Order: sequence, then structure tokens, then C-alpha cells
Amino acid sequence: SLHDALPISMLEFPLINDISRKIIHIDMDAFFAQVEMRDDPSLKDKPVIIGHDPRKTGGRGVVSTCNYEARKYGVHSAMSSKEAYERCPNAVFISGNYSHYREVGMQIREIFKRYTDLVEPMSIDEAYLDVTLNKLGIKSAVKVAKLIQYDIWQELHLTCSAGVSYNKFIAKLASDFQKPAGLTVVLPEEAQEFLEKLPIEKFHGVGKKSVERLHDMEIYTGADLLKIPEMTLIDRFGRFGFDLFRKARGISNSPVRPNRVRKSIGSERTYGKLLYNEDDIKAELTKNARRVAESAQKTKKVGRIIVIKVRYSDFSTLTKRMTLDKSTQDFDTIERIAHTIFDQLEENSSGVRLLGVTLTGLEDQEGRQLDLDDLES
Ligand code: TTP
Ligand code: MG
Repeated sequence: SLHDALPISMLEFPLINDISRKIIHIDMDAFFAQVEMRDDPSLKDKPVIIGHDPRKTGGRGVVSTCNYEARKYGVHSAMSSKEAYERCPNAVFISGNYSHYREVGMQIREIFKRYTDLVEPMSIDEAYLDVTLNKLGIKSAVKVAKLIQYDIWQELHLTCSAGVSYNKFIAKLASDFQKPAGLTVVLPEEAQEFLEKLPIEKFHGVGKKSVERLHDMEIYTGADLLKIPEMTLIDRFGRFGFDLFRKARGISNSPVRPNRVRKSIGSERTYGKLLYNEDDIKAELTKNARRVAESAQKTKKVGRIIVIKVRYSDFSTLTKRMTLDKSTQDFDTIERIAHTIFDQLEENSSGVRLLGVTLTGLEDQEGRQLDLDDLES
């Protein structure tokens, strides 16, 4: 473990802060909802929720996202549609057209590519760009960010928020700082102050569990984090603590990686209404298995490891895997293995709130192993 290797790690990883790069993080505003509002002007000024209408599904469904009008009522991503309806009964519910959103996401990516090939998409609506050397030879990353925002607005009639800084970690925080249609720049000399003021839960990569543990240590802000010795953080959090110590100091040197090779193909769903019955659970595993198989076939990938994830009503989460002798992309195989793994789990009478199926250990269909480089985290 990192802990055992500490004396070496401190020699090997001195605090070097690379401030030579110019990184932009772009994140679309209320993405799915904004696309719907653009395509149907009658939605303007109305609260819009992307998710199944609970009145039509008997209360089932989860909010994918919602526009800023709906957020005023406290509606947010991952909330059950039922609760969203209770908070905002006059909202317009839209089930969502995901292939359309993906298409729009690709159009946005094409705009990024005019400026640089160093684009790392993080999701359908979010990407990092390294514009240190860009195709237009523009010195100012702020100017590039403004041009991208302008292009997206002019051509696609959509707004996004941009963050500009010297690394990905801070650029992402910056894009979130003033939404919607914001542009936030954090210069190297401003980073420390920016981070000190930030609540610890905003630090990228800090999940709910870590927030609790950090709060237990009386760490609420970046400034609090700055006071904790490196050894203490590594001792409590391992690798994650090592990164936190550096992030508190504005250090995060990971490069923008274009066309990152996918390491796994997964599908998971959260259920507004808990699943108790084995048949229902297996039917949902089957749906996830089908999506995984379809995606593997479409992208010409095969994998040897099948993982299922189960989250229970108390939020305890299990993942269990099985390795096959031979790689597959076959629906029947993925489904059968997913069911088999589920059968092997310990009995648990609490309801299931989330199920996922993932195919990993991927290789190209024709059999080429992934480069070692792709296996890095
Ligand atoms: P986000 O960028 O997190 O959200 P957003 O673009 O809707 O809103 P914001 O202005 O705060 O950036 O996610 C991008 C899209 O991903 C979002 O439009 C819908 C989808 N999504 C889900 O389907 N489920 C989720 O839980 C989240 C967070 C997002
Ligand atoms: Mg967004």
C-alpha cells in the first residue's frame, strides 16, 4: 500500500506544481432540459423535468435533470419523480430522447475540435480541453473559452459554462462556480485563495462518505484541509489522501487525455420504488445486461469480466464479479452470468434501490489486448 511505501513516495512525489498549461473545462447548463427547451419554445419560462411523469407510471421514475426554473422548487438530478412532482406540481415532465442528446453532445464536441485535438470528454455534456497550443494559435485561454461559448450559442442555441485554469481540477471547479452561461478564470496566483474558501464537498472526487469523515476531522473548507499534515491524510485515506493534500495546494498534474479508451461498459438504474421480488430484480438485471451487450456489439468490444452492483435501501452497496474463460459480448452470456452472480449473493431482505451490470477487462473484438497505458486509472 501507499502507506507502507511512504518514505519512497515522498521522495518520488515532491510538490511540483505544473502551472504551464492552459486548461478549459466546459459543462453544458441543465443539458437535457436545455435541449428540450430549445426544441420546443412553448417550454420557455416553465419548470421542465427530464424524467418519467409519476402520474403516468404509478409513481415510478427518477429525475435525470431539470431546468433552472424547476431547481427553484428544490428539484434536482436523481430525485424521485414522485418527490419532484410534490415539490413542483406544475412542472412539465419529459421522458427524454437520449439518442438526440447524444447527437447534440457530438455536435458540441465537433466545435471543441476546431480549437484543439486535446479534448477529453467526461460525459455527454462535459469535457476538458488543453488549449496551451491550440489550432488557432490564440495565446489567451480565456479568449478561446469565450469563442467556444459563442460558437455553441450561435450554432446550437445552447449555453454552457466554462472554467479556465492551469489544471483540470481547478478548471472543473471554476466551470461550476457561476452557472448558467458563466466564465470563471482562476489564475495560478489566485488558486490558493479560491480553494481555501471552497466547501470540502465541492472538491472533485470527494464523495458523501469522505465528506462525513472529513467533517469528523473538522475539515469543512479548503482552508481547513490545508492545515492537515500529508501523513495524516495518507494515513486516513490512502491514495485519496495523497491526492487531497496536493489538491488543497492547487496541485493536480494529470494530463488531458483525448480518446481515452473505454475500460468497461456498464449500465445501471436507480429505482424510485424499491425492488423486493427476485423475479423483478432479475428482470432488471436482464435489461441492464441487454444494454451492455448492445453497447459492446456496437463498439466492437468483448470482455472477460462481468460485474454486478446492488445497492440496498440502506445505501449499502455490493459489487461482485465473475471472470470468464473467454471474452464475450453475447447478451445471453452476460445475462446468465449476471443472474448467477446475483444468486450467489447473501440473502438480504432490504429492498434494492439500484442495480448495475458491467462488462470489463475489455478488448477489441478482433482480439487485440488493450495497451498497458489504457489500464492506468
Ligand atoms: P450535469 O452537468 O451534472 O447536469 P446539467 O447539465 O443538467 O445541469 P448543470 O447546469 O448543473 O450542469 O449532467 C449532465 C446531464 O447528464 C444532465 O443534463 C442529465 C444527465 N444526468 C442524469 O441523467 N442523471 C444524473 O444524476 C445527473 C447528475 C445527470
Ligand atoms: Mg451540465
